[in-house]
Amino acid sequence: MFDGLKDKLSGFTSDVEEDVDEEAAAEADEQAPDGEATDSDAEGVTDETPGPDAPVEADAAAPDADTGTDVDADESPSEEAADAPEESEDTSGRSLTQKAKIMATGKTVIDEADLQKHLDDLELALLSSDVEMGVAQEILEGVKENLTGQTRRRLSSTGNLVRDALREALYDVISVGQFDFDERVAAADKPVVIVFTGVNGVGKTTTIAKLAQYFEDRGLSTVLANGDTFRAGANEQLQKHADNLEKKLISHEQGSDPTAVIYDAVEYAKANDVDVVLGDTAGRLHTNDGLMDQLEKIDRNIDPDMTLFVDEAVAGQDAVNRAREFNEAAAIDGAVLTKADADPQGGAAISVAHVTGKPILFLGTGQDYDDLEAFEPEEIVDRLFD
Ligand SMILES: Nc1nc2c(ncn2[C@@H]2O[C@H](COP(=O)(O)OP(=O)(O)O)[C@@H](O)[C@H]2O)c(=O)[nH]1
Ligand SMILES: [Mg+2]
Repeated sequence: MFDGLKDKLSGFTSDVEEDVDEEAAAEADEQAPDGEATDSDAEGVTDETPGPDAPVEADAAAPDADTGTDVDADESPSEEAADAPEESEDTSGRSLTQKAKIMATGKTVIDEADLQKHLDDLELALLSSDVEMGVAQEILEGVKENLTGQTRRRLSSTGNLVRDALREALYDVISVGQFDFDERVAAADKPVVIVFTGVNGVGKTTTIAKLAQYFEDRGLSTVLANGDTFRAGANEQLQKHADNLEKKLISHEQGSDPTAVIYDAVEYAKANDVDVVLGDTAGRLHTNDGLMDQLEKIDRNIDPDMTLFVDEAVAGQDAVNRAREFNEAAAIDGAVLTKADADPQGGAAISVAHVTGKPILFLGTGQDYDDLEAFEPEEIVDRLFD
């Protein structure tokens, strides 16, 4: 999943990390021009006072050492100096300890002009992966701030400074508006009513069937309501899922009022102690005035607990634009991205939450009932870097 984007992100990380290493090396040489001599001197030092060059390292590594109150004070600096290079040398020949020290001084890790060159590349990579333009900007700002600004974090223990900067920036845009779906359902008065909207063919009906299974697995009963009274064959399609899953379906004839269907399903749920009503609706564009009026009527009369926008991850920019438009027209509470199994670029998964302010709650990952994954921002970010 998201393989193209994954490669591009890893390209950015390694390109910048090379530059960071060079910068770090230059900084280190500036700070301690006798660096080489320092190391060899230090190796020879055991019991005697450190040579004139050594304190540069020793002081930074163990600032408490020169208080002189500790008996070990004379020994510890020399040990540090002698051990460091063997312990954790990276490809640039700088030990992590040395890099940590350079970074802890608050000096620039990477020159802003150099970074800008890489950020331009990253911007292209994000845009070509269907990341929305404003979201790409936000990610670039985040990376820049994490690497050069006042808030720049100290070198992480893993040494993956650039990677962490990018991870954090991605996490910030992906995790917008996240809430715990299960908790919200558990806390709501029963029956919980969830209505699904989106354009045709993106997987609304399939997602409803998957969620019936999802709730069943969590001990919650469901009733399905076919509010897609527009398309011929919609009742039959949902009835088939209901039969497979042994769920009750409430439906009216084609052309009738979807609000009435969902209302009947809510009444059925109340009478039969059913926990969740899953209301399907016809595929529509946000510009289909008549159909959008139907949604508004459902909203007014039923006041669903959640309205979830469904779209396909493979639709990329189109899905992002539709999410924005639906949210403006019909205030969604969250989104489901389907067909994540069909090798999407990843742009929609990264952009939808930031663009709408509403979280992606689930990913559809196939055509079977259990091909539904809770959307965990941290996991998605992990996947982009694994
Ligand atoms: N590969 C894949 N196909 C899906 C997924 N979700 C739905 N589909 C397929 O997409 C097609 C349209 O789904 P449907 O639920 O009828 O879309 P609707 O018009 O929005 O209700 C069907 O063939 C589904 O099997 C998914 O997560 N992965
Ligand atoms: Mg449908």
